[in-house]
Amino acid sequence: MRKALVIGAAGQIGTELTYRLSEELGTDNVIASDISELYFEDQPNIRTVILDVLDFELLKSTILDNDISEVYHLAATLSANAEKNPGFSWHLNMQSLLNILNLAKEGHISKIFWPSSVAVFGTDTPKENTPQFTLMNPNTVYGISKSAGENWCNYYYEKYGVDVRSLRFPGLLGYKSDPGGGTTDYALWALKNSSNNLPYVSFLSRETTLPMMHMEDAIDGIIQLMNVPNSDIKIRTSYNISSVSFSPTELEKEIQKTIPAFKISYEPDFRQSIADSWPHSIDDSLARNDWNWNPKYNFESLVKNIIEGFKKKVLIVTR
Ligand code: AKB
Repeated sequence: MRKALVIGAAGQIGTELTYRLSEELGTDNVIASDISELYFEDQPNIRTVILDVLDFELLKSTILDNDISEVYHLAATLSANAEKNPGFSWHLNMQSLLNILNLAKEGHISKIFWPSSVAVFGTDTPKENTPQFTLMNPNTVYGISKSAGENWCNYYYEKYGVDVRSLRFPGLLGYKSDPGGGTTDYALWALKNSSNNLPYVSFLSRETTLPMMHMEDAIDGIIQLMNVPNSDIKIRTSYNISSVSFSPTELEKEIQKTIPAFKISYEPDFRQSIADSWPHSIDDSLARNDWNWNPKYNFESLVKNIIEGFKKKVLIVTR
Protein backbone atom coordinates (compact mmCIF):
# COMPACT_ATOMS: atom_id res chain seq x y z
CA MET A 1 0.00 0.00 0.00
CA ARG A 2 1.45 3.38 -1.05
CA LYS A 3 1.05 6.26 1.38
CA ALA A 4 2.45 9.69 0.58
CA LEU A 5 3.58 12.63 2.67
CA VAL A 6 3.84 15.93 0.81
CA ILE A 7 6.18 18.38 2.54
CA GLY A 8 5.66 22.02 1.53
CA ALA A 9 2.13 21.22 0.35
CA ALA A 10 0.96 24.85 0.47
CA GLY A 11 3.57 25.89 -2.10
CA GLN A 12 3.31 26.23 -5.84
CA ILE A 13 4.16 22.60 -6.71
CA GLY A 14 2.81 21.18 -3.46
CA THR A 15 -0.73 22.43 -3.97
CA GLU A 16 -1.22 20.81 -7.34
CA LEU A 17 0.77 17.69 -6.49
CA THR A 18 -1.35 17.06 -3.38
CA TYR A 19 -4.54 17.12 -5.46
CA ARG A 20 -3.01 14.85 -8.08
CA LEU A 21 -1.67 12.36 -5.52
CA SER A 22 -5.02 12.18 -3.83
CA GLU A 23 -6.52 11.22 -7.22
CA GLU A 24 -3.75 8.68 -7.88
CA LEU A 25 -3.51 7.07 -4.44
CA GLY A 26 -6.87 7.94 -2.84
CA THR A 27 -7.42 10.83 -0.46
CA ASP A 28 -6.90 8.60 2.58
CA ASN A 29 -3.39 7.81 1.39
CA VAL A 30 -2.09 11.37 1.18
CA ILE A 31 -1.01 13.65 4.00
CA ALA A 32 -0.28 17.27 3.16
CA SER A 33 2.10 19.15 5.44
CA ASP A 34 3.49 22.63 5.68
CA ILE A 35 5.12 24.90 8.24
CA SER A 36 1.78 26.56 9.04
CA GLU A 37 -1.85 25.54 8.83
CA LEU A 38 -3.16 24.74 5.35
CA TYR A 39 -6.53 23.92 3.87
CA PHE A 40 -7.56 22.48 0.52
CA GLU A 41 -10.76 24.23 -0.41
CA ASP A 42 -11.74 21.87 -3.23
CA GLN A 43 -11.05 18.74 -1.19
CA PRO A 44 -11.44 19.45 2.52
CA ASN A 45 -11.04 15.69 3.15
CA ILE A 46 -7.32 15.82 2.46
CA ARG A 47 -5.52 15.33 5.79
CA THR A 48 -3.22 18.18 6.66
CA VAL A 49 -0.57 18.47 9.36
CA ILE A 50 1.70 21.25 10.52
CA LEU A 51 5.29 20.11 10.09
CA ASP A 52 8.65 21.83 10.26
CA VAL A 53 10.85 19.57 8.12
CA LEU A 54 13.89 20.76 10.10
CA ASP A 55 12.43 19.13 13.22
CA PHE A 56 13.84 15.61 12.74
CA GLU A 57 11.90 13.97 15.59
CA LEU A 58 8.57 15.42 14.47
CA LEU A 59 9.31 14.44 10.87
CA LYS A 60 10.16 10.91 11.95
CA SER A 61 7.05 10.48 14.10
CA THR A 62 4.82 11.91 11.34
CA ILE A 63 6.26 9.32 8.95
CA LEU A 64 6.10 6.38 11.38
CA ASP A 65 2.70 7.17 12.92
CA ASN A 66 1.10 7.43 9.47
CA ASP A 67 2.86 4.48 7.77
CA ILE A 68 4.26 6.78 5.10
CA SER A 69 5.98 4.93 2.26
CA GLU A 70 6.89 7.85 0.00
CA VAL A 71 7.86 11.44 0.64
CA TYR A 72 7.54 14.36 -1.78
CA HIS A 73 9.86 16.96 -0.31
CA LEU A 74 9.06 20.37 -1.81
CA ALA A 75 9.93 22.75 1.03
CA ALA A 76 12.72 25.13 0.01
CA THR A 77 13.74 28.75 -0.26
CA LEU A 78 13.71 29.66 -3.98
CA SER A 79 16.36 31.59 -5.90
CA ALA A 80 15.41 35.24 -5.29
CA ASN A 81 14.48 34.79 -1.63
CA ALA A 82 17.60 32.71 -0.97
CA GLU A 83 19.85 35.59 -2.06
CA LYS A 84 18.27 37.72 0.70
CA ASN A 85 19.02 35.16 3.41
CA PRO A 86 21.85 32.86 2.29
CA GLY A 87 22.63 31.22 5.65
CA PHE A 88 19.10 30.20 6.49
CA SER A 89 18.36 29.16 2.90
CA TRP A 90 21.37 26.87 2.78
CA HIS A 91 20.37 25.37 6.15
CA LEU A 92 16.73 24.83 5.15
CA ASN A 93 17.45 23.49 1.67
CA MET A 94 20.21 21.12 2.81
CA GLN A 95 19.25 19.96 6.29
CA SER A 96 15.65 19.22 5.30
CA LEU A 97 16.85 16.97 2.47
CA LEU A 98 19.40 15.24 4.71
CA ASN A 99 16.69 14.62 7.35
CA ILE A 100 14.59 12.80 4.79
CA LEU A 101 17.49 10.92 3.20
CA ASN A 102 18.53 9.74 6.68
CA LEU A 103 15.03 8.46 7.46
CA ALA A 104 15.08 6.54 4.17
CA LYS A 105 18.54 5.18 5.00
CA GLU A 106 17.14 3.94 8.35
CA GLY A 107 14.44 2.10 6.37
CA HIS A 108 11.46 4.33 7.29
CA ILE A 109 10.69 5.58 3.75
CA SER A 110 10.84 3.51 0.57
CA LYS A 111 10.82 6.29 -2.07
CA ILE A 112 11.59 10.02 -2.18
CA PHE A 113 10.87 12.73 -4.72
CA TRP A 114 12.93 15.90 -4.41
CA PRO A 115 12.92 18.70 -7.00
CA SER A 116 16.12 20.17 -8.32
CA SER A 117 16.24 23.13 -10.70
CA VAL A 118 17.88 24.65 -13.75
CA ALA A 119 19.54 26.84 -11.08
CA VAL A 120 22.21 24.11 -10.76
CA PHE A 121 23.70 25.61 -13.94
CA GLY A 122 25.80 28.77 -13.89
CA THR A 123 27.39 31.37 -16.13
CA ASP A 124 30.01 28.86 -17.38
CA THR A 125 27.33 26.44 -18.61
CA PRO A 126 26.42 26.33 -22.33
CA LYS A 127 23.21 28.38 -22.55
CA GLU A 128 21.44 26.72 -25.48
CA ASN A 129 20.16 23.17 -25.22
CA THR A 130 22.08 22.73 -21.96
CA PRO A 131 23.18 19.08 -21.70
CA GLN A 132 22.52 16.80 -18.74
CA PHE A 133 26.23 16.52 -18.01
CA THR A 134 28.17 19.75 -18.42
CA LEU A 135 30.09 22.43 -16.55
CA MET A 136 27.79 23.67 -13.79
CA ASN A 137 29.31 26.10 -11.22
CA PRO A 138 26.02 27.65 -9.99
CA ASN A 139 26.17 31.37 -9.11
CA THR A 140 23.32 31.51 -6.56
CA VAL A 141 22.77 30.21 -3.04
CA TYR A 142 19.72 28.33 -4.27
CA GLY A 143 21.69 26.82 -7.17
CA ILE A 144 24.53 25.79 -4.87
CA SER A 145 22.04 24.11 -2.51
CA LYS A 146 20.31 22.29 -5.39
CA SER A 147 23.64 21.17 -6.84
CA ALA A 148 24.85 19.88 -3.46
CA GLY A 149 21.42 18.28 -2.90
CA GLU A 150 21.67 16.42 -6.19
CA ASN A 151 25.02 15.03 -5.15
CA TRP A 152 23.66 14.00 -1.74
CA CYS A 153 20.79 12.17 -3.49
CA ASN A 154 23.24 10.30 -5.69
CA TYR A 155 25.46 9.53 -2.68
CA TYR A 156 22.59 8.08 -0.64
CA TYR A 157 21.49 6.02 -3.64
CA GLU A 158 25.00 4.68 -4.36
CA LYS A 159 26.03 4.12 -0.76
CA TYR A 160 22.79 3.10 0.99
CA GLY A 161 20.45 2.16 -1.88
CA VAL A 162 18.01 4.98 -1.04
CA ASP A 163 15.44 5.21 -3.87
CA VAL A 164 15.48 8.96 -4.39
CA ARG A 165 14.29 10.47 -7.67
CA SER A 166 14.63 14.02 -8.91
CA LEU A 167 13.88 16.42 -11.78
CA ARG A 168 15.62 19.69 -12.65
CA PHE A 169 12.63 21.97 -13.04
CA PRO A 170 12.61 25.11 -15.16
CA GLY A 171 10.21 27.96 -14.21
CA LEU A 172 6.83 26.38 -13.43
CA LEU A 173 3.63 28.12 -14.45
CA GLY A 174 0.23 27.25 -13.04
CA TYR A 175 -2.80 29.26 -11.96
CA LYS A 176 -3.81 27.35 -8.85
CA SER A 177 -1.36 28.90 -6.40
CA ASP A 178 1.00 31.85 -6.37
CA PRO A 179 4.74 31.39 -6.83
CA GLY A 180 7.02 31.97 -3.84
CA GLY A 181 10.21 33.93 -4.32
CA GLY A 182 11.73 32.61 -7.56
CA THR A 183 13.32 34.38 -10.52
CA THR A 184 11.03 32.81 -13.12
CA ASP A 185 7.99 34.13 -11.17
CA TYR A 186 7.80 37.20 -13.45
CA ALA A 187 6.04 35.12 -16.11
CA LEU A 188 3.29 34.03 -13.78
CA TRP A 189 2.69 37.55 -12.46
CA ALA A 190 2.52 38.79 -16.06
CA LEU A 191 -0.05 36.11 -16.92
CA LYS A 192 -2.05 36.84 -13.77
CA ASN A 193 -2.04 40.61 -14.34
CA SER A 194 -3.04 40.17 -17.99
CA SER A 195 -6.07 38.07 -17.03
CA ASN A 196 -7.13 40.88 -14.65
CA ASN A 197 -6.65 43.42 -17.49
CA LEU A 198 -3.68 44.99 -15.72
CA PRO A 199 -0.27 45.88 -17.19
CA TYR A 200 2.86 44.31 -15.70
CA VAL A 201 6.25 45.74 -14.69
CA SER A 202 8.85 43.04 -15.27
CA PHE A 203 11.86 42.65 -12.95
CA LEU A 204 13.71 40.93 -15.82
CA SER A 205 14.73 42.68 -19.02
CA ARG A 206 12.78 42.20 -22.24
CA GLU A 207 15.20 39.76 -23.94
CA THR A 208 15.85 37.45 -20.94
CA THR A 209 15.06 33.98 -22.27
CA LEU A 210 14.45 31.26 -19.69
CA PRO A 211 13.16 27.68 -19.81
CA MET A 212 9.58 27.31 -18.52
CA MET A 213 6.92 24.60 -18.14
CA HIS A 214 3.21 24.28 -17.42
CA MET A 215 2.64 23.03 -13.88
CA GLU A 216 0.46 20.17 -15.19
CA ASP A 217 3.42 18.86 -17.20
CA ALA A 218 5.65 19.16 -14.13
CA ILE A 219 3.15 17.20 -12.02
CA ASP A 220 2.82 14.57 -14.77
CA GLY A 221 6.63 14.32 -14.78
CA ILE A 222 6.74 13.72 -11.01
CA ILE A 223 4.00 11.08 -11.14
CA GLN A 224 5.62 9.38 -14.12
CA LEU A 225 9.10 9.36 -12.58
CA MET A 226 7.78 7.94 -9.30
CA ASN A 227 6.03 5.10 -11.19
CA VAL A 228 9.04 4.04 -13.26
CA PRO A 229 10.68 0.75 -12.13
CA ASN A 230 13.75 1.43 -10.00
CA SER A 231 16.07 -0.16 -12.56
CA ASP A 232 14.94 2.20 -15.38
CA ILE A 233 16.22 5.25 -13.53
CA LYS A 234 19.74 5.84 -14.77
CA ILE A 235 20.35 9.28 -13.23
CA ARG A 236 20.27 9.66 -9.45
CA THR A 237 21.45 13.23 -9.28
CA SER A 238 18.52 14.80 -11.17
CA TYR A 239 17.10 14.58 -14.70
CA ASN A 240 17.05 17.56 -17.07
CA ILE A 241 13.47 18.08 -18.23
CA SER A 242 12.27 20.75 -20.59
CA SER A 243 9.22 22.14 -22.30
CA VAL A 244 9.25 25.73 -23.68
CA SER A 245 11.58 28.76 -23.60
CA PHE A 246 10.62 32.42 -23.98
CA SER A 247 11.56 35.98 -23.02
CA PRO A 248 9.28 38.61 -21.43
CA THR A 249 8.77 40.32 -24.78
CA GLU A 250 7.81 37.02 -26.44
CA LEU A 251 5.42 36.35 -23.57
CA GLU A 252 3.87 39.80 -24.01
CA LYS A 253 3.24 39.07 -27.70
CA GLU A 254 1.74 35.66 -26.96
CA ILE A 255 -0.58 37.09 -24.27
CA GLN A 256 -1.64 39.87 -26.68
CA LYS A 257 -3.17 37.17 -28.95
CA THR A 258 -5.81 36.74 -26.21
CA ILE A 259 -5.63 40.14 -24.48
CA PRO A 260 -4.56 42.69 -27.16
CA ALA A 261 -4.27 45.62 -24.72
CA PHE A 262 -1.76 43.84 -22.42
CA LYS A 263 1.60 45.60 -22.00
CA ILE A 264 4.83 44.80 -20.11
CA SER A 265 7.22 47.55 -19.02
CA TYR A 266 10.71 46.87 -17.66
CA GLU A 267 12.48 47.65 -14.38
CA PRO A 268 15.13 44.93 -13.96
CA ASP A 269 16.40 44.41 -10.39
CA PHE A 270 18.80 42.02 -8.60
CA ARG A 271 16.96 39.04 -10.10
CA GLN A 272 18.34 39.95 -13.54
CA SER A 273 21.82 38.63 -12.67
CA ILE A 274 20.30 35.38 -11.39
CA ALA A 275 18.41 34.93 -14.67
CA ASP A 276 21.52 35.84 -16.67
CA SER A 277 23.40 32.96 -15.06
CA TRP A 278 20.79 30.37 -16.11
CA PRO A 279 20.34 28.43 -19.38
CA HIS A 280 18.01 29.58 -22.17
CA SER A 281 16.94 26.06 -23.11
CA ILE A 282 17.52 22.53 -21.84
CA ASP A 283 18.35 19.21 -23.51
CA ASP A 284 16.10 16.61 -21.89
CA SER A 285 16.84 13.71 -24.24
CA LEU A 286 17.92 11.37 -21.43
CA ALA A 287 14.59 11.78 -19.60
CA ARG A 288 12.80 11.19 -22.91
CA ASN A 289 14.87 8.03 -23.54
CA ASP A 290 14.92 6.57 -20.03
CA TRP A 291 11.26 6.99 -19.01
CA ASN A 292 9.46 8.52 -21.99
CA TRP A 293 9.17 12.08 -20.69
CA ASN A 294 7.03 14.08 -23.12
CA PRO A 295 5.34 17.34 -22.02
CA LYS A 296 1.95 18.12 -23.55
CA TYR A 297 1.88 21.94 -23.57
CA ASN A 298 3.57 24.17 -26.14
CA PHE A 299 4.05 27.94 -25.69
CA GLU A 300 0.71 28.83 -27.25
CA SER A 301 -1.43 26.29 -25.39
CA LEU A 302 0.39 27.00 -22.09
CA VAL A 303 -0.32 30.75 -22.23
CA LYS A 304 -3.94 30.23 -23.31
CA ASN A 305 -4.62 27.64 -20.61
CA ILE A 306 -3.15 29.71 -17.79
CA ILE A 307 -5.03 32.86 -18.74
CA GLU A 308 -8.27 30.84 -18.87
CA GLY A 309 -7.46 29.36 -15.45
CA PHE A 310 -6.81 32.77 -13.90
CA LYS A 311 -10.00 34.12 -15.41
CA LYS A 312 -11.93 31.40 -13.59
CA LYS A 313 -10.22 32.77 -10.45
CA VAL A 314 -9.34 29.36 -9.06
CA LEU A 315 -8.13 29.81 -5.51
CA ILE A 316 -7.30 26.55 -3.84
CA VAL A 317 -5.03 26.91 -0.88
CA THR A 318 -5.40 29.32 1.97
CA ARG A 319 -2.79 29.60 4.65
C1 AKB B 1 13.20 29.94 -9.27
O1 AKB B 1 13.02 30.84 -10.12
O2 AKB B 1 13.90 30.07 -8.27
C2 AKB B 1 12.57 28.59 -9.52
C3 AKB B 1 13.48 27.65 -10.23
C4 AKB B 1 13.82 27.85 -11.65
O3 AKB B 1 13.93 26.72 -9.64
N1 AKB B 1 11.35 28.75 -10.26
